[in-house]
Amino acid sequence: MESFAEPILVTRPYFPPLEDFKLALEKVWENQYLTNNGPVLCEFQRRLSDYLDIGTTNLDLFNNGTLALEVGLYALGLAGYEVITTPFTFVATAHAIKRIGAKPVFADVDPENLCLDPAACEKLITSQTKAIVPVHVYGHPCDVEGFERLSQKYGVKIIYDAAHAFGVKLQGKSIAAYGDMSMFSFHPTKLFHSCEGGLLTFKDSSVQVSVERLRNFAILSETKCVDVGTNAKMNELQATMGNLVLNAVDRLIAYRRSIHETYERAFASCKSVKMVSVMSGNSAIADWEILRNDAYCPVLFKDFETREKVYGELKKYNVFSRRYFYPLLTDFTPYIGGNETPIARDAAARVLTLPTYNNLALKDVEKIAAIIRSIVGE
Ligand code: T4K
Repeated sequence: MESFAEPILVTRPYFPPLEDFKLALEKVWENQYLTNNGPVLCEFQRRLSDYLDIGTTNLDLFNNGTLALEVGLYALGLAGYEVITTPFTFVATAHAIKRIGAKPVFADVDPENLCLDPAACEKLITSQTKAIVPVHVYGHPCDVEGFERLSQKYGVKIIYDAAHAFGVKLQGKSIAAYGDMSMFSFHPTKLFHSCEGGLLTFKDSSVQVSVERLRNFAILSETKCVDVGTNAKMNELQATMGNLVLNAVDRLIAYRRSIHETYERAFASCKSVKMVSVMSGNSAIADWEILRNDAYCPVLFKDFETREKVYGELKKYNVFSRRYFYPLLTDFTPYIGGNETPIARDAAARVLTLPTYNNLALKDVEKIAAIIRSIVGE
């Protein structure tokens, strides 16, 4: 098979029409406001509240997802406590926990959709555990009922890292409606983006006061600063991009569905390539209605050697897949010595995320799948 003339990356950001962006910028120039709660940010926040169907006092925008999570965890008073999370995620999840002075404790994942397993978490709850940070990894929904049960039984807060899950719905409700808090990343590698950006949503609207304060240095006035805040504000140019991408997001999600289905068809008869399930049959929400976002296309190979071979060989065809998420966080310097998590370790050794983005042609998806089939010999 011929290699691709142009590199095929694991993802490419969606760019709205340049004319639309230029037109939207005129508004910013008119307003003479670039950051600090400008009018475009306020409009973006209102539109997100409509899109996600949550109150305007139950969400806040940030300059990136990592700081959104960090500020959210700090605002909930988790510093000094244990916070259970998954090792099968991007480093930002654990960094946010550690940077506020809490201790990340790693629990294993569900073998089907690779999200944190509530039963594994329950075994690790101690008197020092104040919260759990499950990740809707790849946009796959965690067992939100299982975590709700832990929250009721042990009084722990549930903060979802929903970095990948924008647009996902469960039982007709945005995934932001579950848990005490959720963080969405608007990084350009995400299906929905604002150049860089992050969104925090929370059940209790009284959290908004502290979150808004913390993202603006915790200053209350020219002469008053009440906590160790930070600078985590989204600016007007980010919000401008976000507004334009929001216009297109449903279409972007629908197209990713067709990419996913194309891979599914191509691998249907291939025993050594398994697409990771979006919903786990082991979870308490296994029969819930889901609107998926197909943010990523993760597949599992039969062993580490095959995954490494495919990952390397694809590059020769100009295809740059990624091993999200390998290695496990517990193999990174700041987290070495964390609990062993055999299911997550096995997945990290065998997983590969395949290219998916809005201008990836379906015939190219078919070709990528055919190359993979030729490498694994099926
Ligand atoms: N929690 C989770 C579970 C996350 O996955 C993330 C971020 C966070 C929290 C934190 O959210 P943020 O603070 O980022 O909002 C990327 C992203 O930088 C990171 O945002 C993301 N997760 C992570 C999974 O992936 P890299 O190092 O793999 O990105 P990079 O630069 O290699 O880009 C990936 C591909 O996309 C490349 O082939 C190039 C292409 N690309 C990238 C950018 C930025 C483009 O074509 N254009 C672009 O503008 O980390």
